[in-house]
Amino acid sequence: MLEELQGNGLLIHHWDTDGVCSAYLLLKHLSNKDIKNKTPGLGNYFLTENELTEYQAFDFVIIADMALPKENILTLAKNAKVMIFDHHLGPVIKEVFHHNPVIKGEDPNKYPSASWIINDYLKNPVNLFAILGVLGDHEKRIQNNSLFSKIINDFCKENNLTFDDLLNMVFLIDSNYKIGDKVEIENIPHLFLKIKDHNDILNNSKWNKNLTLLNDEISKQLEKPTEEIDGLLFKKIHTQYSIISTITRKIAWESGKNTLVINTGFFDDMDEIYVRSSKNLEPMIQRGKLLGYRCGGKKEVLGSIVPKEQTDSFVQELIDYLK
Ligand SMILES: [Mn+2]
Repeated sequence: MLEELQGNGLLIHHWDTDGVCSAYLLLKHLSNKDIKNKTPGLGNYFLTENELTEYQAFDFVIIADMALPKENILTLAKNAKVMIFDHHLGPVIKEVFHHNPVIKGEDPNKYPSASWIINDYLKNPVNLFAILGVLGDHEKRIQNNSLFSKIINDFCKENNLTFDDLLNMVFLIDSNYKIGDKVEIENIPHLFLKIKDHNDILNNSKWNKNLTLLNDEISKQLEKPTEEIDGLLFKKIHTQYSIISTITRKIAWESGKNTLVINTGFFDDMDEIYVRSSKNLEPMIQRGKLLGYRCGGKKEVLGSIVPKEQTDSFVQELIDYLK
């Protein structure tokens, strides 16, 4: 299928480690084709009117590690051949090639990242980038996945790496979206095509500087008080950086409790709401979408962007659901 693609191509990918590793794997495999890569506006899990107009000039569009709205996909599919490689929840889009084993009923534990799904589809051997995508989406939690903890341990042994080395690479790569550097994110897959080995990731001076700045900001936000409501941990932050998922993870994983974080500082007219829970969040993701919010996630994660005047009511619904 991929090999048959012709003309000018566009690759749209998520801005995180899984997204840029997925993009790299596809670009490397398709290096004989003319493909431009783009990530959506950071924080947008959809394409704007301007992006849609610009992107209709391509003959084929590949989407990696993103569940873009069906309307966006169908608009792109009017003029282009569209192929999606993903592992997020959402409807199967039958009008295009949609490779997402997770929504077709496969065990998500066997398909923990888009990078893994793509690497598997391309019949590549296990490699650093397939693994970094998995680590990016799951971090230390992947060690509870018996299949993948073995795959990762074996890879580490063969390559003289530690789990923490891999995790550091993830933090360095993800520093770019957290800081808001879209240009750098779109350059990463090309940089990966050029690097000698993992040391070029670990020693990237720009990304290391990003990390210092972000760690200072995360510490500052974590110091703010956390409330507990019916066993749910609740925190309000105000930051321009995209660190709500990191902060939610830190609080949830360190406490073992369901956690809800609100960031009032990323958008002017919207708040970010992020939840991690041991209770299946899929019904609340559907609920958020029904209310017209940008809302997405997985079983254990919900991320949404809500008009400021509706934050309190949606948060109350989440609290009631998680009780
Ligand atoms: Mn992913």
